[in-house]
Amino acid sequence: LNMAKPKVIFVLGAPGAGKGTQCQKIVDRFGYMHLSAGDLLREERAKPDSQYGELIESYIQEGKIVPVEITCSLLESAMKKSGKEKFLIDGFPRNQNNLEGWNKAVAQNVNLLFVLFFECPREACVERCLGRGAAGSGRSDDNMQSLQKRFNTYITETQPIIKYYEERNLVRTIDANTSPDEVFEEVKKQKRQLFR
Ligand code: UP5
Ligand code: MG
Repeated sequence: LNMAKPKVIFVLGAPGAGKGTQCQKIVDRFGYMHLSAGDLLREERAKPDSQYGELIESYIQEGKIVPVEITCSLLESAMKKSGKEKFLIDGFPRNQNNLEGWNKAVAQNVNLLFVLFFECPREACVERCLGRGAAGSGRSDDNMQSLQKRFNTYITETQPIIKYYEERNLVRTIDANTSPDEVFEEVKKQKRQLFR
């Protein structure tokens, strides 16, 4: 019965740790479908008829976590629409509200394999995000002011979620403070059997 459920890997780590970059590599190599909660929120924000556009934009600029009902329904509909059965859920769950909403609405319908945690020092992460902003990412949160807020939220709200999964032996930690290719080598080493 468990076999019929879609497989999910959560991908967590500080802002700029390289979650999106590594997810793309995992997709290319192992055929997972990548669902970035942040990307889905930015897409929703961009829809002219979205009732949540302004709310999402203010949360993102403030580095705050959007209420789980919005994020979870975007994730669920993307999963359904894709028809796929292996998902990387990138940047979620990020706080207690996310965790409770997911556990209530979705957890029983999927098979959570593990949490891939990209560990990277703050200075490196900030440099990467500022670099991306300077290169024209267009992200309204790639600036020093938003980054400070994103990091505060990461430390106070997301790290306890990582701890929650650590206590359940579900966290696989990767050193993300090397080049993208080196990080990916570590990803492959750690979880070879699960990426088949
Ligand atoms: N880069 C990547 N890897 C590198 C490496 N090894 N060496 C050198 N450079 C590297 O990478 C960031 C930048 O670094 C890129 O320029 C890349 O080339 C380079 P990326 O792969 O994009 O890192 P990632 O960890 O994905 O960084 P991101 O900025 O996406 O992280 P966040 O977690 O902050 O952003 P996200 O999009 O997930 O969330 C944004 C906001 O949305 C949140 O702050 C929040 O307000 C909201 N949100 C919610 O409310 N709820 C959610 O569930 C999710 C998001
Ligand atoms: Mg990302």
